[in-house]
Amino acid sequence: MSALPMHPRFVSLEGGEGAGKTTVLAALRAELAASGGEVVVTREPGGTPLAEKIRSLLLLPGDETVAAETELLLMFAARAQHVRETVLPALERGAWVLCDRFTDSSFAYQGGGRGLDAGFIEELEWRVVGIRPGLTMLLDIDVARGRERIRGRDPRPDRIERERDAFFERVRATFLARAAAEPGRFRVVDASHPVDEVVAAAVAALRAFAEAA
Ligand code: Z5A
Repeated sequence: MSALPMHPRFVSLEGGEGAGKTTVLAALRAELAASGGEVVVTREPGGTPLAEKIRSLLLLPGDETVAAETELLLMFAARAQHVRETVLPALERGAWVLCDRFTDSSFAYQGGGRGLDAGFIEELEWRVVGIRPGLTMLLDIDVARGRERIRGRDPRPDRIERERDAFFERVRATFLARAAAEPGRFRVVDASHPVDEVVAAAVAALRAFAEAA
């Protein structure tokens, strides 16, 4: 399959648990806003009222086992809505779109983590999404260290956070493999450093990207 179009004002942030996405996102938003244009900050799964409802379905722990295929298709159902209702309209009016997770998370979690076929996910990406970010920032951290950071934050972890370390090791390996395969789109930031250093590295990478765009 040939490459999907990448939009130069579309930036996604990816990483495993406790990598510090929330912290970095605020700094990236401030950096983009400093140039004076509109910045739309959004997230996946979610980013529209319907997609946020799908997010709740996906993350709330329940008695029924959720099949990996169900999880994947719900992620893409939310994404289909999000792309059409939020991402594309914002890009069309010239805004920057800063997205907390995007399709790379489906490759990492449902592909790497759950073992679903990457070709199937790619097919969905083509048929349902049709766009990739121009820049994807991957905050990379050792699984144990990332999980240690969020331990105790939430007494009731969500359905995916309940997975074992081996699942998150596969997620991390998939993210890193995707970054190695697409060095033009990805910037990998070592998220094990103190927060101000991680933020500075992420902002520098974004600035370099925006200046070159
Ligand atoms: N998912 C999926 O499976 N498939 C898909 O296609 C998509 C998503 C799109 C929800 O995502 C879940 O959906 C996620 C993947 C799945 N499941 N998991 N696990 P989410 O992004 O909403 O959830 P999350 O990844 O669990 O985000 P998070 O827990 O909020 O992590 P974070 O944003 O990376 O971390 P943070 O809140 O910024 O920081 C965590 C703590 O560490 C906090 O106390 C910070 O103060 C601290 N921290 C942050 N940086 C540092 C540094 N550098 N040093 C020390 N301490 C730090």
